[in-house]
Amino acid sequence: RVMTVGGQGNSLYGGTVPLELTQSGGNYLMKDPTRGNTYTVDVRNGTDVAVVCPLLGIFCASGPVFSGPDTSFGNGTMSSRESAGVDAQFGTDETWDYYKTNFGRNGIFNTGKGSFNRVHYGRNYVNAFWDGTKMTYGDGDGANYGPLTSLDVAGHEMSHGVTENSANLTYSGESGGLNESTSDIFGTMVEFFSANAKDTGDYLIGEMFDKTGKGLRRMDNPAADGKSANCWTSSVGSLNVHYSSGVGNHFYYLLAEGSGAKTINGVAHNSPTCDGSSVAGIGRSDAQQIWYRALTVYMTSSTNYAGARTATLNAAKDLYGATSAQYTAVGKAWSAVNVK
Ligand code: ASN
Ligand code: ZN
Ligand code: CA
Repeated sequence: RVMTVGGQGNSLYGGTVPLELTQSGGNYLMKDPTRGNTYTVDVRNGTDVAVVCPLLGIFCASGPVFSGPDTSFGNGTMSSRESAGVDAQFGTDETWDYYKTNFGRNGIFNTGKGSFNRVHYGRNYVNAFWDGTKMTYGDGDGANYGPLTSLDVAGHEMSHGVTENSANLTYSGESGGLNESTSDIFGTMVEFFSANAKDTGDYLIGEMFDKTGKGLRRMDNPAADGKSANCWTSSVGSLNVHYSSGVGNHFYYLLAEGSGAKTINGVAHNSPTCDGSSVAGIGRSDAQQIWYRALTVYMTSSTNYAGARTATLNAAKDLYGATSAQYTAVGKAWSAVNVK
């Protein structure tokens, strides 16, 4: 007999967080029946560990689901292998709830079925990825980077799944930049949605696992990293997709928050425009609705930045009308990043 039980986890980045667990006999599994049975496994520093998962009674190709005799997981440090699992499970919980609450979407696949997480992947692996089925998280290098299980990364990786199951933006050229940008946008919106007291919302990507606190990218001024593009040019599509994403990230920041200096949850943000214009933000709530509708209704696998302008204008028109402040702001924010 399987039962849902409320438990808790002591995470690396979010403090103590609630978890929904599956009770099976005298054991509790990090597997959430309230969110499509999403679960988290320890891949034990391998890249694909084949072991029998006795608690599930199945052969489990990726490693054992975190489980234990009580409802508390992890101790908040790397001395417990469970702690990174707690972050990953919490990240999929928050991302699931974000999509459900804001867009009525039932999981990555919109079928109500969850996915799963693998943590402790490989050694010194400073990355995380979505592979069509699941999320995988490295532990970082231990020196400059910790495990990549922060909320913004969890939201980023799950959103690759959402994109794959909607617009399916091709992962190269300008469509690849838009694919990456979509993941940075929704990963960031998940961080704000979660309202976790320790991992508060900002437009930095990866600030929790980067020990400098700066993160890998920033959306207000993407070019601050020396690699990302702030402004569209005809050659932007030849950049790595994690840098051509800068144009979309910059657009989204301007649309939501506006140009100029702004402190958000204690973090200084300052967004320049490419044409010297000033842009007034419409707020995150409407901005995320516009991007989600553009992604799921108007964008296709070959959408480029010009197409994204049209897609978001169409979405804003559907949601708020062609004479709305939101519609006008979408046009202004794109023009401010040279997508005219
Ligand atoms: N962490 C990277 C990403 O999600 C992995 C990749 O290069 N696809 O973008
Ligand atoms: Zn990505
Ligand atoms: Ca962040």
